[in-house]
Amino acid sequence: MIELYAAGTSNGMRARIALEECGLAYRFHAVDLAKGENRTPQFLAMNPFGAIPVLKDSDGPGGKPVLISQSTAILLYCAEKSGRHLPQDPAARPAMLEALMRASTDLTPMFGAVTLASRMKESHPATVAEFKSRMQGQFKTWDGILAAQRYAASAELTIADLSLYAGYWRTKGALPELVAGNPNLERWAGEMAARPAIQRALKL
Ligand SMILES: N[C@@H](CCC(=O)N[C@@H](CS)C(=O)NCC(=O)O)C(=O)O
Repeated sequence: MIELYAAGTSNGMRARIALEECGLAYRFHAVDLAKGENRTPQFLAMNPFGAIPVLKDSDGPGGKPVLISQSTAILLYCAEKSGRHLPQDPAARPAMLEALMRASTDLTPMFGAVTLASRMKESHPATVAEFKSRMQGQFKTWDGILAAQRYAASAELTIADLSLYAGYWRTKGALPELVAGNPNLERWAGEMAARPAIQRALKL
């Protein structure tokens, strides 16, 4: 059985989207970050960094248990376990990995920087404005990419799309002005949002 410990953030949703899209059965444990549930001894025993998401699989490779954190590592784990959403052609892998990392490691940390700087006691308007403008630039570039191809890495839907959608969904919910004005991104997002697995994942 798979257990997922997560919250409704982009990192948490990236893991949940992964499980739903890969058709893997799991039990969801909501972690309340505001209450510090990610800092309890039990949670830190699963991830000493005190961050969600964390996935526990009692039936990992070779029947051995797996404990894994990092949303993109979880995404790859689910894709490999299920055999879904990874390009079959090895020649398509570099583009998929590039798009995956760009979606996971560029957008989401910037969203984190914006929310953190906005919540700090001292105000940091220039920092917030800089990260917002960088995020806007990222979405604009994705819009150009999605004008030329249907999905994030190619004509095929891959885990790069699942990662990008988690970041897009979270940004659109909190800072819609950063994703606005990008018709190709909107076309792609509409297609992603219509997927039943994505709809299940986002229903908390
Ligand atoms: N790179 C990690 C980031 C994980 C992360 O920062 N999780 C946040 C929520 S989105 C968290 O648990 N923060 C709690 C804290 O830092 O106290 C991933 O992709 O999973």
